[in-house]
Amino acid sequence: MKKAWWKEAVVYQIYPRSFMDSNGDGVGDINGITSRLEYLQELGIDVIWLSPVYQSPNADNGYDISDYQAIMEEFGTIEDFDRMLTRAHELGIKIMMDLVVNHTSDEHAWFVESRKSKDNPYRDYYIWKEGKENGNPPNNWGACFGGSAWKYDEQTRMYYLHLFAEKQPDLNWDNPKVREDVFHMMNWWCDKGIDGFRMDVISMISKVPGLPDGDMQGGLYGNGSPYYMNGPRVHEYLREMNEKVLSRHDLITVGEAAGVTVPEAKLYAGEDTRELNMVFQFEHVGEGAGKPGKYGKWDQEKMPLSEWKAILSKWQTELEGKAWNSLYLSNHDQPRCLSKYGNDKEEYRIISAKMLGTCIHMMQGTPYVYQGEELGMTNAGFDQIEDYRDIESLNIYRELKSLHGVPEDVAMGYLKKVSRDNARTPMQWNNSKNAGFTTGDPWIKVNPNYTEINGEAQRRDPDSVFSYYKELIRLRHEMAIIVYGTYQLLEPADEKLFLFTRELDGQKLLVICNFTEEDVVTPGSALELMGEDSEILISNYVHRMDEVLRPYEAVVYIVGNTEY
Ligand code: TEU
Ligand code: CA
Repeated sequence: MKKAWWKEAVVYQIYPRSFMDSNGDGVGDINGITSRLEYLQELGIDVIWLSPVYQSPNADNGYDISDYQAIMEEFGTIEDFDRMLTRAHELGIKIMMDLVVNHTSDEHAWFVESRKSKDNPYRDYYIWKEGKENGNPPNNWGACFGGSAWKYDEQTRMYYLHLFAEKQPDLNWDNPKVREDVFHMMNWWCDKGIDGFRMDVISMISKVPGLPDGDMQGGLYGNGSPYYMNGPRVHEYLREMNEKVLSRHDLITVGEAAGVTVPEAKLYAGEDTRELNMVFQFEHVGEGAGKPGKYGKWDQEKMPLSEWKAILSKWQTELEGKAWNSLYLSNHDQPRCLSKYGNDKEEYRIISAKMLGTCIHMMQGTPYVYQGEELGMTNAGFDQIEDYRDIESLNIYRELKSLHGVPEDVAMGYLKKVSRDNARTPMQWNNSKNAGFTTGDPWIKVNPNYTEINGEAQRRDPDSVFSYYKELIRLRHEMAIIVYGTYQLLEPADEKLFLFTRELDGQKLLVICNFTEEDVVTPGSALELMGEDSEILISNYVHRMDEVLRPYEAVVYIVGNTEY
């Protein structure tokens, strides 16, 4: 396995709108981030992944960009950005930008031009098609945020493609001018000194020519994903990007790759394929796994632990030596991981947050911590539609009720559990009003549990989730085995415990995580490895008890007689 700094790094994701507000308008901003960089230095992370801060009309909170080289007014100025970058670098923290180039905003100058006329020089920057003879859209694809993936435009009487919201028209990557402009913009940011890119839905940039109809789903729209996920030219485009941008700077790169399979990942993130460093795969967070619900992710059942372990283990072992993994349980699109995979009840909150952290941080790959995860923040679970802000949640709520006749309380139940807004409530800094996030009215409600769960209290407390994450990150920085060691799953069929080992140069670690609120007998395979001379590297309970694992217990052993 080749060594690289980005393999040894820990990344922290900031969702700027919800991180820290510096001027009391209720919206997080760049100066707010700058004011909290010391907090991140204390946590010990190496890289910030900054969700979009570019100019945007905010149809999708910045994932709809109207100018790639300007900063959103609400977030500050380019001077504020430069100051943040300089300060971060002084503190030894790198900054990875979000790159959203599958689509732009419909307010981007390219699209404003493109929609003007069929012979506008920017026409082919986007994907325009005539409707069908009966006036229907060019094909039956549904958009990710509901409705058809096509929007009729009066001006030229043609449809444009939008895989997400109407205000997010898809760029036409088959047009070499689009690629040239995107690469130029990326180099501009690199020359500014940024340290990498997280590439939004990069697996969707190449569409199958002809844009064929997809199989019908639920009677309304066809599933277009076989024709736009991991499309025919995606690897060609990424290699071109690598040659013209990425290889010219020292960067960390990760592609968000919904629908990615192991063989595809070996291309996107292969050791020698000259594309990206790593991808975010989605199988373990539910996509394409578990029992698919009637309404996709909204009513999907939780998958059995054995299945979840099989997915994560497959990615661990099959990429070994060939490509590099990213490790994550949460981000701004997922409900809070503590609520989804752990237990957010008072009694088990802290212990299960530490268990989940142990599980993911002891695997091979680059770990990503989503803001507030290091505090054990939980789903807000708002029960009034007025409290939701996310376009996806608002659209689906409407559709579920009006199109599918789902009762109000059931639809609300889905949102409470699954909505992306669960992850987007303000960062909980302290126990003062609005959790110290803003002195004004926050753009989205603060989770009322900030009086219990907040950064200030946890920084002082050696037994907090924050202190535990600090320790996990410190250990990774000190021990090559945590970064590079090979992975092996034990007890694959066990539905309560997640057990695995890591091995490097004669050293061996044993990782044990109890995913239940029950006492569980330690299996023989683990007891054997624990033996007499094993030492505990880290654990979430104070006292050792070999034979029984307590609720949500996590412990990592340095297996006896192996070197440390
Ligand atoms: O997400 C794309 C994506 O595949 C999902 O995580 C998506 O949000 C989810 O499946 C919806 O059910 C990226 C961004 O992370 C997300 O915030 C944006 O809304 C989206 O692209 C469009 O830019
Ligand atoms: Ca602000």
